[in-house]
Amino acid sequence: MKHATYIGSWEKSVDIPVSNKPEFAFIGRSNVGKSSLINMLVGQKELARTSSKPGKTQTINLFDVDQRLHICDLPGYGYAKVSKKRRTEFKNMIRYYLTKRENLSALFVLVDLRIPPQTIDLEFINDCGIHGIPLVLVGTKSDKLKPEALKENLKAIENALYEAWEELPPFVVSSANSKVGRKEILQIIEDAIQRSQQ
Ligand SMILES: Nc1nc2c(ncn2[C@@H]2O[C@H](COP(=O)(O)OP(=O)(O)OP(=O)(O)O)[C@@H](O)[C@H]2O)c(=O)[nH]1
Ligand SMILES: [Mg+2]
Repeated sequence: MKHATYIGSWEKSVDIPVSNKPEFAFIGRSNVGKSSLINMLVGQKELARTSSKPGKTQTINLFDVDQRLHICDLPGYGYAKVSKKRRTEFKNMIRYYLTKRENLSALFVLVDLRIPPQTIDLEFINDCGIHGIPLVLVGTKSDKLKPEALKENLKAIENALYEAWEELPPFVVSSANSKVGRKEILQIIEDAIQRSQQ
């Protein structure tokens, strides 16, 4: 990834311009580190807006990378501080995007490695599985954990997923701070582009 530019932000999925470039979307609970991960991947600190307060990203934001692929920064789910109505709107916006976006090549679902598996994450991941959305799981903020704790938490996430999955989707351990996982994620993106061109 050499050069990324902002394309635009939309409140309604139906308004996003149709494109045939392979698109890679990032989702997960508010504050899990979606926007930070995107910036780490493209190597541009302030491409996607980040914040220490949850609920920063509230629209669907698209970025172009090298005129070859798109990256999509989605709003976080499970943010408690928005109204029920707004939350339902978010949910519908995300569902529409995930089920109708024809050039969606993969959805990266981010989970916070510092905490035990969260019901909302598991439900979301399982739901994506049911709908056949091509998933990649990314554990975030690994820099905050000692190796033992990291191992334990990874095991817990894996075990929770095995309750619904026979074979788990790929899982990448990452850190936006230390760039752990960058190579792996970029490789997954490259492989998906190659596959889509076959
Ligand atoms: N230590 C550490 N902190 C991180 C990492 N990634 C993100 N953060 C911090 O977590 C907070 C949230 O990051 P964002 O990237 O804005 O999270 P988001 O998932 O885009 O959040 P919303 O847009 O609100 O849904 C910020 O304070 C980041 O600095 C990481 O890998 N390690
Ligand atoms: Mg964000």
